[in-house]
Amino acid sequence: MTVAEGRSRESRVEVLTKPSEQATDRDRAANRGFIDPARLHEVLDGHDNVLVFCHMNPDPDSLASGLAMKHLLERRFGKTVFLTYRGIIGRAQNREMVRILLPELKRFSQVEELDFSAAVLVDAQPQFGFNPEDLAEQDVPVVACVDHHPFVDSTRDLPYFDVRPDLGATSTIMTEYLRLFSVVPSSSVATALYYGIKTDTLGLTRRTSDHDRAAYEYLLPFVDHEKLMAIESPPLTRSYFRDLRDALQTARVFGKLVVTHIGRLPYPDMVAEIADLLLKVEGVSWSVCMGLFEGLLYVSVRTEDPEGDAGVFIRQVVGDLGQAGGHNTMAAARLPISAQDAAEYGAKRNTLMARMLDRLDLTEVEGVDLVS
Ligand SMILES: [Mn+2]
Repeated sequence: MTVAEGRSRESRVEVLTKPSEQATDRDRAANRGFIDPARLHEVLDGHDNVLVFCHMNPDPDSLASGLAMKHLLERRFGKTVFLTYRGIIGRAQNREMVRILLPELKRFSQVEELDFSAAVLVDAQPQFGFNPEDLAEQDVPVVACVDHHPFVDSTRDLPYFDVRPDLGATSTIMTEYLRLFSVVPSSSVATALYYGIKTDTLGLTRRTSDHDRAAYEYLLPFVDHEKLMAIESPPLTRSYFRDLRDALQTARVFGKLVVTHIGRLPYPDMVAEIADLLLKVEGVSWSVCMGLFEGLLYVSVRTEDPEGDAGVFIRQVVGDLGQAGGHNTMAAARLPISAQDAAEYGAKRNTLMARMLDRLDLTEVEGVDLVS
C-alpha cells in the first residue's frame, strides 16, 4: 500500500462476518482476520470479569483499542471490564491521552485483586513483549486477541483471534466491532480511536487501507477536537528537551541511514519518538534510535524506503540477541543487558550498528555527524 493509493469511492465499512462454524481452518491458516460475533460471545461466555490488555508500553492505537474493547464488552456483553497495561506510558502525548480520555487506566501491577477469569489482548498478540504465562499463573487465560501486527503462529492457539496485518490500526478494527454490534461510541471512545488511527497511519498516509479511511470518516462527527488538540500538544518538560538535544548531538548519518542513541531513556518509547523525528532528515530513508531502560536495550527503526522492510531488517540485525519485530515501515527490538552494564550496552550497540551498515550495504560509507 502506498501513499499515492487513491481513495476508493467504495469506502463503506466492509466487515466480514461469519457464523463460527464457517470459520474454517483454511481461513485461520491463511491468517485471515474477521469479526465473528457468535464465536466472540461463545469464548466470553461464563466470564463475568474480563481483563483487557493493551500492549507493552502502549501507544495511542493500543490505548484506544483497549478503551473501545472495554466499551463494547460492557455495553453489549454485560461484562465487568478492567483495562490495564504493562510497561510505561512515557510519551507526553500518550500521558495526556490517558489523563483526558482513560483516567480509569491502571498498570497491571496496580490491579489488586485478580478476580478475573479471562483476558483479551488488543493491538498485541501473545509473545509481544507480554507474557501470557504470567497471566496463566494467575489463572487468567487469554481468550481473545484483536490486532494488526504481523501474525504470530502461537496466536492460532487462542480461542478467538482477529488479526489483520493489512490494516493501518487496531483502532480501525475496533471501530468496525462497535459498528457491527451497534454501539455508538462516546465522545471519549471516538476521540481515542480517531487519534489511534491518525497516529498509526500518520494521518492516513502510511499503511492505510480503505477500512482505515472508512473508520476515520465514521468517527469524525463524534470527535472532541478540543480534547484532541490538548492531547496532540501537551506541555513538554525541560528534561525532554535535554534528551532531545543529546540524541541530536549523538546522531550520525551514513548515506541514507541516520542512527543515534540515548544513554538512559526516561521511558522506553522515547526511541520511537526520536526515530520518527530523524526520518525527517533530508536525504535519509532509514532512521534508528537505541537507548537503555531498566536493563533492556531498546531499538526503534523507521523507513520510507519502498524496497525496505523495517520488520525484516530488525529481525535480521538482532538475530538471537533479543526480541524483534514490526511492520514494513516501523519496527522495534529489545535486547537484555546485564545489570545496567554500560560496557555491555556499548558493545551490543556496536554489534547492532555493524550489522545495520552491513544489511544496508553501507559498510564503505563514511559516517558524519548530523549536527556539528
Ligand atoms: Mn497499532
